[in-house]
Amino acid sequence: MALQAADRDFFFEHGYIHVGEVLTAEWLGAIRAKIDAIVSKARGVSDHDAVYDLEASHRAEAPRVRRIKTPHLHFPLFEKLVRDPALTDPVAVLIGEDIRLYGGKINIKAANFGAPVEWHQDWAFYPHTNDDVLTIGIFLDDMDANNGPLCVMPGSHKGPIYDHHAEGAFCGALDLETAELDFSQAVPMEGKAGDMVIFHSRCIHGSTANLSNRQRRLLIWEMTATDAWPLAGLRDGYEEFQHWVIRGQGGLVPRLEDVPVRMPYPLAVHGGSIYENQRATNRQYFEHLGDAAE
Ligand SMILES: O=C(O)CCC(=O)C(=O)O
Repeated sequence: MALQAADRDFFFEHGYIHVGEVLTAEWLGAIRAKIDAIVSKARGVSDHDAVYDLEASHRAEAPRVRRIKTPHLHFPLFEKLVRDPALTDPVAVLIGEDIRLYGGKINIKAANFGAPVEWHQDWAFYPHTNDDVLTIGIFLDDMDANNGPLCVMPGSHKGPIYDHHAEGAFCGALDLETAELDFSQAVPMEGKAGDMVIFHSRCIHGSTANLSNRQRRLLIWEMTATDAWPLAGLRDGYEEFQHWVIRGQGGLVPRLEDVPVRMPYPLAVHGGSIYENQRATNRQYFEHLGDAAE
């Protein structure tokens, strides 16, 4: 569904936009089948690795996968998907024709316990030379108020970058004590499987545990304008950086904008994923249900 000028205005005013019916039934079926296959292989896996991030209550004989990491690096289906114009057309309306993939993941909130994600700004994890940096969430299940929807704080992309540190190290969760935010203003991103939400990387967001008896899977892509360069450097080198230009052209001239930046250093005490990073915060907003195995 093509984004119109009014949608673009809405996005820049509120920091997010809902785009309906982005995935075809064929895509949705193929992605779900692939996820089922990946998750079934977590049986026998005893610790987090390059593919799996696991719930605290995961056991090799009773798998509980919390996230599939960087699916585009491990499974060709996801690289094909992320280059599909059905996904990048709306993004191009917001940040232009030259688009790079910065990262990706699939968050799986299992029925009755799937883990919450504490309030944070993605920009705090990977500040760039300009803030044409977006997060795209593709609904792989219907998402509603009951199954741990992603919630965003409207307009927060225009505000400061908050402190995401605890005990002197990055922890990936906004410091609730100093932030003074009214989270009753947060808007749940509700919609149907196959829909997509785009939000600005500076937009504050988070989500509750999944209290329902329905799983909630969200495929997340981090996309930037190709002239936005990560301030912490190129994680995987220049060739890889260029490989992930998924639309248009890359270049060697970063665009520098006057954007608020706070670097994510010293590195998080618990590395590997946002769930692990956030273990270091002693100020949790959401109830964490999944820590006990059944
Ligand atoms: O899956 C969610 O609800 C939150 C996703 C998110 O913010 C993240 O993984 O960084």
